[in-house]
Amino acid sequence: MFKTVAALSLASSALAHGIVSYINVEGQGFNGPEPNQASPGAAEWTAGINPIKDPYSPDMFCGPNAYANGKGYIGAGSSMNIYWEETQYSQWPHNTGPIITYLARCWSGDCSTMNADSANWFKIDQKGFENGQWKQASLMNSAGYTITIPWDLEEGDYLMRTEIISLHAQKPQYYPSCVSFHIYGSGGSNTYSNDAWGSFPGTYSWSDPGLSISGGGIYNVHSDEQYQFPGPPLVTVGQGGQASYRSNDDSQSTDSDKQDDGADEEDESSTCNDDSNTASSNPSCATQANEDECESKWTQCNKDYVPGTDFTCKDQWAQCRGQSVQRRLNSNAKMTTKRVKRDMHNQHAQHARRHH
Ligand SMILES: [Cu+2]
Repeated sequence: MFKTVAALSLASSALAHGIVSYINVEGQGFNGPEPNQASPGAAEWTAGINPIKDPYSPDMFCGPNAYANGKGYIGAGSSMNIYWEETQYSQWPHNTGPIITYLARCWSGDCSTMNADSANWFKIDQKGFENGQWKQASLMNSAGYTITIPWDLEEGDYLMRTEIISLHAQKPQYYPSCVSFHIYGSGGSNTYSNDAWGSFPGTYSWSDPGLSISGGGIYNVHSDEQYQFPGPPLVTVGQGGQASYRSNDDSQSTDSDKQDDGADEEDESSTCNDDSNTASSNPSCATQANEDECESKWTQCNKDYVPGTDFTCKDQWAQCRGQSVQRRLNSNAKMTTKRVKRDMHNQHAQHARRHH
């Protein structure tokens, strides 16, 4: 018994840091490979667990000694939970700094041939604080990091680069991890503005404000407003593929519309759940019913899925999900106005930070 405990604690001090251990995409699970171990068929790339401490290192592409395995199939608009672990015996060990996720299109149709030179990244998510603490700190208790894949992506093969940046030490520690996905899209074109794109290595530098404060000024940062995320601005979902400046609190605007104005939306859905007010008697409930049907089809499809088989049901799902999100955006002009106002406000705030 004591021997086992000693062996485990020895192992954990030798194997510091960590990797993405598991990804759940609305019921479909993707296991990460063991560190440095090939795992044919796994969507996640193999890499080592040690941090990169030089932003110009070639390892910034997809992690230390990274290489592709297989790929996964998901729909645009999917919600994704990403889990990090130090080893299979111990949890993620660091608690300070952001988590950021990028996508790059694999033009050859085969992400396994991608490299630092060919990958042109755009940012789809950045998480700083949640409930008053760094989101990264919650990973220490086995919590997942949740993102939403933009619903308006161009269909095709993508490399996803999700990255923890730990800022507890004097030098930033970068933990990038890549996953190959075919993403069933709903007709977008990914035509983002010039400043939306980045490369790894290349995009981060020692002097970036959100990185140079590692181990010092970072401890004076207690909210997303006080933190300047490194890298390009987030792309805006559902606005013709244009990137704009947005702060983190609006990073899931399309899918969190219900949360933006809880009172209004709750009233609407509770009306639809009422038996006396069915889809046939209330057109706005029909929208809700279609979305529910779409969600249940997706869930069933995941249950039935056999790796290596055709994925036509997900193709259908991605399309109807995209349509339902579009419907939601179109049907609530008030919310759209509110969102645009907030984007403009955030844009000004971000510009002010950049120029001072
Ligand atoms: Cu570490």
